[in-house]
Amino acid sequence: MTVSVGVLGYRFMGKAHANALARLPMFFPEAPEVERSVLVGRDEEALSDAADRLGFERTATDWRDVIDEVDAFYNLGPNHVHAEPSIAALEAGTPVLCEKPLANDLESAERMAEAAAEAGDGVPTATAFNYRFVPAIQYAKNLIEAGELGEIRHFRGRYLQDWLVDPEAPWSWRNDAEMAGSGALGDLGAHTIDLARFLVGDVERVSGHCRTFVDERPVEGGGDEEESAETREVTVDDAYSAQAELAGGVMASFEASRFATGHKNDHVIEVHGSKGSLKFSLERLNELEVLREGDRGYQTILVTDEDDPYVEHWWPPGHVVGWEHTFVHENYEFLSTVESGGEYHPDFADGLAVQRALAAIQESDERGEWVAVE
Ligand code: SOE
Repeated sequence: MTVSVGVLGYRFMGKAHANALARLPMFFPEAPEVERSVLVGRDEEALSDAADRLGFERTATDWRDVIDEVDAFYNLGPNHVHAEPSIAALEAGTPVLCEKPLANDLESAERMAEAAAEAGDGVPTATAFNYRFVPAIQYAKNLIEAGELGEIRHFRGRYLQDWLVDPEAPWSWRNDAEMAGSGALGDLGAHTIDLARFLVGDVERVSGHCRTFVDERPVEGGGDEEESAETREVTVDDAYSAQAELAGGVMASFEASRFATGHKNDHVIEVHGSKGSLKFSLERLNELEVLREGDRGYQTILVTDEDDPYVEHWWPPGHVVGWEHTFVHENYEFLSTVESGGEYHPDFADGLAVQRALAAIQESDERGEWVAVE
């Protein structure tokens, strides 16, 4: 079967997924054949440039014309555009991969998960939590499942960036509550919470704290004179932190910021169990630090051996992989499910579970008390 893919969005994530689709036949010959069929966007000129660059056969300016013509629909638009096209695609029986967080609010995420459930098992969905597909993260999951760390007691995750430290950094949809839903919380925290669920277990209750440091930003192209420059309000958090309890009484702490000076894409996960511990850092994604029972210090494992997850598809041991490979692995798993059936995770139900935790952290911040994640 040749799987034709329609992609909404052609900027950062459009490029990451188009690159993944192009790599599949070279490195994953057992993957279904894929056609980069149609790229969807509103600005015709920019869209046609992007389609040429990213290898799409044609373009469309309305997603409605595409959703039932393709075998898989990728929704890579801003968060407020996730619900309507994804639900319509599912109603047309088309599998959907949607970027994270699943939606800009809980109610939309619920509708999306409901549409996925109604579409049934033959119509897989994906929430694009690509960090599940880092070989070292899969290695960590295997260690935990094999009981190598014993009973898990702690999960700690922080995701630090610094692209908003400058108060003059321009306003974008990511600063708007209507469009994004939340700031560092949904954009970065969603990844951490997904990894907590993947590696350890569901989030059961949270105590959250959200903070906006700069509440107005200049609009790009909004005036030359400093005094008359147009600005827009920032209505999302710049940073959040939360304490949480995971299934089985695991203690967790989560944190993310766009104001962590000097940190570019610094996502760190730590897990402690009764017998051992592990640490992972995205900026050193080929490595996993593991402390096993009886060890006095962590051992750094280079997760590039042939029998490590996904590695046989790439290079010999020590020939490291990068951030973009996580998208190749994710696309491989999702499109294989589209072709052959079966279960894919993280699906829309996983995306909804993360969205519930995000909403509970916001609610807890507003109420000043612990909130249960329903
Ligand atoms: C934002 O800064 C961002 O690009 C996120 O949107 C991605 O999900 C994350 O992987 C990297 O940072």
